[in-house]
Amino acid sequence: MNVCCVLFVVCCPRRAYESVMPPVILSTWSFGPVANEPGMAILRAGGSALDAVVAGATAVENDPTIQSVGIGGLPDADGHVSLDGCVMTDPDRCGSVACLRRHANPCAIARRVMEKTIHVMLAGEGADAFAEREGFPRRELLTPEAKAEWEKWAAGRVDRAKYQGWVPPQNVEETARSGPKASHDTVSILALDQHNTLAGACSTSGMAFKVPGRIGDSPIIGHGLYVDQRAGAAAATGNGELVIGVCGSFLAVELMRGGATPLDAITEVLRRICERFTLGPDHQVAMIAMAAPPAKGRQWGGWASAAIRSGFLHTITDEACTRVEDAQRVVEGTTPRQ
Ligand code: SD4
Repeated sequence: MNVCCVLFVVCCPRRAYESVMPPVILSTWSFGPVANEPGMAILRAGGSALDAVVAGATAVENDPTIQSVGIGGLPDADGHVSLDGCVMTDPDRCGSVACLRRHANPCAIARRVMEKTIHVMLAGEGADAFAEREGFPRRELLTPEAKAEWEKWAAGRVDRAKYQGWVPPQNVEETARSGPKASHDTVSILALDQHNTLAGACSTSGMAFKVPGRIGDSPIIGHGLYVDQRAGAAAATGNGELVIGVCGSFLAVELMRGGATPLDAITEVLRRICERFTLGPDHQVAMIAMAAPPAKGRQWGGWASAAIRSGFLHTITDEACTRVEDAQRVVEGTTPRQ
């Protein structure tokens, strides 16, 4: 190596030399800044994408004003809150918990499942017991505000007949709600760190007033979240039953593996849902995705967000700033795939 090359290697930022991307973090909904800001602080300091997404999910889970994730989540039909979540960085590195009732941080606990057990998914009482053994504190998940909402629902002051006894998730039109934290949905977070590694986390209290024991897409690897460093990452929010029916996040990542852009991949998944389900007016699914990390000879393919219906917002934080924006594409009303 001649003197010029040595100087270039020593003086040039690692990014320019190795084509490392500036970090980026993308979350669902307008409560995304609650997740993205602690996540980006970790990424800017050179921390891992996994640390960033878990910190982001934990911040949302601990915010009692967010009525769809963690403490403050709306309860099941029996008045008890149950929480689901998962984390993933690759097919052989994922963890998940479902139906936690005594612990507030499913993503951090899911990470512990991934790191400390030979399993991927723990559910119900076993998941709470594992969290306790791992030193996670017991928390009261039901806030007075969420309890009041449940009491209204339980007293039948909503049109339950219309929904065959169950009120659907209140997730369609966030824009109609009264403030940035009055949104109702899962937080899904994807990040790319300075080491060119992707990670994802997904956390929810699930469908409001759901049948106790019901598990949605969010904690199921391949449905609410899927990450493969060789192909990309995708995550979902909305009616979990619709996402499960098409293996939504796995399908999106496989489409990226086959060459689709992140936006085309999630659009195709959402179109598949529209084709294969009879959708009611309250049905909504939205997805976010990131392309596989850049590699030698391959530039980064970026990120995307899309929804079946309008009203979905994502939050993106990159080198420039944090922005809460409308989905890049709304599938409803577009020409069906031939
Ligand atoms: C679920 N996808 O449990 C989650 C939660 C959600 O609107 O996004 N609800 O189905």
